[in-house]
Amino acid sequence: MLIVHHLNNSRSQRVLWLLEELGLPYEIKRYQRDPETMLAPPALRAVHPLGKSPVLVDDGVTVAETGAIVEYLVEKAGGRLRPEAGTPDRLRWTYWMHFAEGSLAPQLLLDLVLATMPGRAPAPMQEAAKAAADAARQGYATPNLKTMFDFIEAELATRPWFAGEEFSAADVMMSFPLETGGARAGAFAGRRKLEAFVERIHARPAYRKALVRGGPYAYAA
Ligand SMILES: N[C@@H](CCC(=O)N[C@@H](CS)C(=O)NCC(=O)O)C(=O)O
Repeated sequence: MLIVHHLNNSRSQRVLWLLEELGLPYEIKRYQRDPETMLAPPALRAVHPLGKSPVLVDDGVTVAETGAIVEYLVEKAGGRLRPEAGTPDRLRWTYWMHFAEGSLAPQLLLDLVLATMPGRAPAPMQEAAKAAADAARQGYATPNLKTMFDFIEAELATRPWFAGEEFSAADVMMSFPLETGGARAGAFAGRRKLEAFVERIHARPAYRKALVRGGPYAYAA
């Protein structure tokens, strides 16, 4: 049996969704974030040394890192939701599979840290901390995010899904950074294709089923 080590309100929701799309049976082991720090509980370190979610365990095999889990599951399902090797769709699939966690998610995390960091500074330093964080946001995270969101908008103007004409696992990978980007980094402002993509994935029956199994997920409508 596949076991997903699932943290509430997190990118592991994507793994549940993919499992529903592939029709693979699975169990969920749940973990709750610390409400103050938002960090995962120490119990996750017993599953994988990094203590992050998601982690997949399949019959004694432990797989961490969302992209690796997604590739593992696609392979297990006989290559479904992955375009044929050697095609332009496959090259785009590989690109977006990596872009999601390699390029877009780190900028969103940086932006989130800069936005929330000043509030954690001692009271007399909060104003200075905010000025420094705002400067870093405006000089780095915000322009990087704008360039990436504009790029995505232009790409989605040429085809309905990230790899091509067909829905694929690359769309699952791109869901989380676009949901969080829409919720807290202005990704939807003036970017109708990007917003429509998120609306389209939210309407998929497998997505909705995974939400019921996963529990509350703040980034979905
Ligand atoms: N690139 C990794 C990121 C893993 C990650 O940072 N997961 C977050 C969930 S959104 C987490 O576990 N956060 C809690 C913590 O850092 O303690 C992946 O995609 O699996």
